[in-house]
Amino acid sequence: MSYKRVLTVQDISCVGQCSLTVALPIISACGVETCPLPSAVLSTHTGGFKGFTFRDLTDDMPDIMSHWEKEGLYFDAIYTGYLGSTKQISYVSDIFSKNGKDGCIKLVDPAMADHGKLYTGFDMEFVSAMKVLCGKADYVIPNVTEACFLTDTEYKETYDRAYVDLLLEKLTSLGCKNVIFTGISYEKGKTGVVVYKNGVYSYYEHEMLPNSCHGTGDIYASAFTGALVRGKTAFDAAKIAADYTLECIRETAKEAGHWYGAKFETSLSKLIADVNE
Ligand code: PXL
Repeated sequence: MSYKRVLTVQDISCVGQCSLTVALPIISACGVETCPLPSAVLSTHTGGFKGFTFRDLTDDMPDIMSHWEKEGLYFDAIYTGYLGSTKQISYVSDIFSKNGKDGCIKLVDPAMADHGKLYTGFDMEFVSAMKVLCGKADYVIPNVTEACFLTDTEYKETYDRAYVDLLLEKLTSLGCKNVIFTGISYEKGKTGVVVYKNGVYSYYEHEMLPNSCHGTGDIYASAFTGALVRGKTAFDAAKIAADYTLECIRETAKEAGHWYGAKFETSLSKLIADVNE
């Protein structure tokens, strides 16, 4: 197996089981060297805690990038998640063009919205900049809400295949090559992920669990990135990530009251086994 190095750009929420605190262990568990570039440091995530601290690290980015260039440090893949500011998005664009090896895989999880709403702190200026970044990605990994913001489409909770096809067409017209479209549910009790690769649609459907957890988008995108970089096809990586995320949600449901994140740690052995199969 060839040893790969991934850069992941997203925040550290000290408490909250999201972003870098899940991306580092999950991608590492896939057998891939994982380098973090923190976009911001928060005491907790923004989804339900009150009075969180937020240290924006945008201004540190140019020096970090140029140091890597001086040292000849380049990445096999670059995966971005929650970004701390609109200005930061243009630095991340520069990282895509300067800090990747030849053939570097660029993945963008436009982590900015869910359940029809933008996360606290984001505005339409941020959304516009995110559209440009998505246009530069090999893979974008949105949920339905994020896809709607990125394509100026009305958000629907129930929809059909025509609605999904329209979103896929609009997303790829931003310029991104492939879409891993998460949380797509056509039937009560079921959900799944659409893999739209070079214009070809495929779908992995699975059970919809009654409980949902904060941070599962980050768990999913991290596992997808790790499995893809380890050489799985996009469909197999999407399936591995979905099965693992489901397991994390099941684990979390065992303890009522664990509201702020998903217990991803106890199922890492399943992910490791699936990636090495
Ligand atoms: O899980 C996405 C995420 C990441 N980072 C921060 C967040 C959120 C979602 O609320 O607040 C800081």
